[in-house]
Amino acid sequence: MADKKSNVCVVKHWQDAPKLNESALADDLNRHFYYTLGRDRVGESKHYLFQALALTIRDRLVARCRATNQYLSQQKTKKAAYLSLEFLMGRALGNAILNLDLEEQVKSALKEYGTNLEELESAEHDAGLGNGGLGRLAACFLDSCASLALPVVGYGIRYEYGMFNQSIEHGVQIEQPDKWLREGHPWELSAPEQAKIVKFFGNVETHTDKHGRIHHQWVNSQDVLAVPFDVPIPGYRNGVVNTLRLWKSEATDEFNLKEFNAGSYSEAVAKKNLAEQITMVLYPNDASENGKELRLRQQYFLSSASLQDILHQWTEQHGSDFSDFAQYHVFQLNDTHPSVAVAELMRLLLDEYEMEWDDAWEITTSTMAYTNHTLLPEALEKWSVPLFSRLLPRVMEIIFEINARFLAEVALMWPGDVEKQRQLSLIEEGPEPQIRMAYLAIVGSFSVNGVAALHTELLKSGLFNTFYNLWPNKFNNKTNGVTPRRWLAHCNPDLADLITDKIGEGWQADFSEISAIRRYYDKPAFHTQWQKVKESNKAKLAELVKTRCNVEFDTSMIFDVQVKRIHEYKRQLLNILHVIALYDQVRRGDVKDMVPRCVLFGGKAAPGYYMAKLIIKLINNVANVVNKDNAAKPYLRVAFLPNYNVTAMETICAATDLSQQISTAGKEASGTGNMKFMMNGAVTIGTLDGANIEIREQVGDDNFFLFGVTAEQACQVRQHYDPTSIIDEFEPLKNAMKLLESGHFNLFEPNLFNDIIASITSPNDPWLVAQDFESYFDAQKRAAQSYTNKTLWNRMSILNTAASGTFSSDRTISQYSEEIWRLKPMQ
Ligand code: HBZ
Repeated sequence: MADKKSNVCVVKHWQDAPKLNESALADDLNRHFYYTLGRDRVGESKHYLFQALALTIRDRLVARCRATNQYLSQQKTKKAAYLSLEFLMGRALGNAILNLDLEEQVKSALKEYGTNLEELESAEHDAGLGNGGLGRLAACFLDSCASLALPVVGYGIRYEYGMFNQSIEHGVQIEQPDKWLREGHPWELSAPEQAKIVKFFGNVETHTDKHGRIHHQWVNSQDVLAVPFDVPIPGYRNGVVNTLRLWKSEATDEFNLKEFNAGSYSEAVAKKNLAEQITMVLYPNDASENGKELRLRQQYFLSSASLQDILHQWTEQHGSDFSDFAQYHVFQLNDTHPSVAVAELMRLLLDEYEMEWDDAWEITTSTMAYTNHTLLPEALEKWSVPLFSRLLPRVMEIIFEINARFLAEVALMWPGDVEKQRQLSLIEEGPEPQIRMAYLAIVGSFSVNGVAALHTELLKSGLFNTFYNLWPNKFNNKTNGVTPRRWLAHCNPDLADLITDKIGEGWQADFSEISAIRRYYDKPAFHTQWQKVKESNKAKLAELVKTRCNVEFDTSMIFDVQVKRIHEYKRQLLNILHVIALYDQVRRGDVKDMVPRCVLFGGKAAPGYYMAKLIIKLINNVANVVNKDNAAKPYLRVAFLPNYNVTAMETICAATDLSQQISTAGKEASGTGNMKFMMNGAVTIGTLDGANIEIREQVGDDNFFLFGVTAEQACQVRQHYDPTSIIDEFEPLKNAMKLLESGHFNLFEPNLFNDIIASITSPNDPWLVAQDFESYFDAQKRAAQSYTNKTLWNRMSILNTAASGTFSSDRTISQYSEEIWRLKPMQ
């Protein structure tokens, strides 16, 4: 185990590398600036200095990374591979400096250049290789694995364009491509000599050898090269540096030989483009599947390249003897996106390593583990059988075979029950048959987990109930967590210093120690310090809101924040409807109990998601009207922060008073933003959904503003839902709806919000906005009242931070490691 207390390097050998001391850091910075980048000190953009510093830090990472890899290749130890189509890393510089404990050295080296770390950090582009929670979870997990000294490699895609940049024009979301690599990516090291070939298209030929064994050969394929780029992942002050291996697609060397010789230059180059398309862009949909062929290509490309990489390393050491393989390897599938890996591992073992079916299946089902992240049926991946057969003919055959054998098992379990077979089949029948990828993941894995207690229970009782009845022991819960290094120590340094001052610095490596801050929850002097930190963080956020939105946020007002992807189930609509209700009160002069508040929204809508984009437009229009109205100024300010991303969240979560986690119960698998806010002392207003339930359990119901129906009640309400009478019976909602319907927020755009009004008033509104409004309105009132009592609020705030220990991703990863992966820490 990493020796947390004394910060002893557990992988000691990195120290054998050439010594890199304090003066060496300043020297290296100069060397990289002048020679590696060829820059002159005068008048250069700060981006070059950022790059020089990043390269200087990378040198230190490389030494430790090599030592970690050496350790792994020498020790016979089990390793996990985390397969994910998304890693939402954000910026790396500040985090690396924190984890390597280089802050003081960097500060003194930068003095010479007349700049500071904060300024250089702002020159780094976010690595936005993910949509939202799922991608950011993968990034937090990598930090925790390295910090716990666990041998885990992340495998992902090196998208040329990450999550799109969002700007807001006339209240409308505009998407711009995110060319994050334009100025280079100083952290990565490519390893072209370890490239792998991934096949597409073609057909399968079979022949029987003289022993009667049938061999399958995937022929006439179009091959694409997968080139690895390694990003170092530093553990927290323990000498470990793990690897995130990102694959880039390139044309194979032979791709154009024939055409070149025949003089068909253009055709040859066109083919090259086709190969390079695979890793060109991240799909920006965070919930619904679009069934596009390119997306399937990405999924297979990642799965095949990563599995080939691991099998290749194995055979280097063990030849073709796979008997021990499952003792030393485990693959964690981050959602269904990489679930084709189940069939691909079978293909590689059967066709490339000539294994028998039963042996290959034994290895597959004892190495694959699947995490589910959603209960929304529209997010469950399906691929059309004809499309799949054309693109991956041999993999399709293997899926049919897996299905045939699985259905035979089902028939044994439920003899004569054809309906059961139809229900559970990996192939959904219909005019165009579809492969149910989640089912493939369940059948092929030894572990299936949800990401919060309620989510796992709903998987077992609902979505995957029949599978649960078949294999109850496969199912388990791993409640999500976030890394306290980035999400407290790095993003809120003043609060971190205050905490360290009181309870020592152990909490950064062992976050369960954060509970010790509880001792101070009633100490007036500590309240003063706590509040001072919050106010200075609020001033920084106010500055950001002023520059990006031209809206004045007043730090004495409650900062009420909802930032996350825009989705109907997350109910930004409920929030803006509440803002409208408050505004309506102001207009009526009904302000006697009103507590001044600044409401902040942020988040991206999938480019093809009409309702989400309309909600963004409504928020912006309401903000415009409210902020222009002088009568509202003392009570209400509203802003939509464009281009919400990891870096923006670092400023936002440190400055928030009230964290809005208001999804319809039963819809949000877990949520992780809720945890970041809690760590930084925000109080939650939320429903009994996802991890909110566990957050409330930890902090106690007095320190959480609960509202809304439960998941169970939501199901019942939907049977006889009558929003019109609900609206009629609650004055503030009735008035808010009237104001919205009157066109007050779309004076020059008649009928613009008709679809929103229709959705709120529809008896088929699955998100139950009207249903939960009254109880939300009351909870908001309670929150605002509590905020006026500074002592009470500070107490609640401190208790939230103190109770957040369990929401560290270190806790989550320890559970993955002990209960699923069965890894031993490196030492
Ligand atoms: O995963 C989120 C869940 O909505 C959230 O509740 C949970 O906390 C988090 C981590 O477990 N899911 C996503 O973020 N999903 C995606 O981003 C996504 C991306 C591509 C897709 C489908 C979903 O094709």
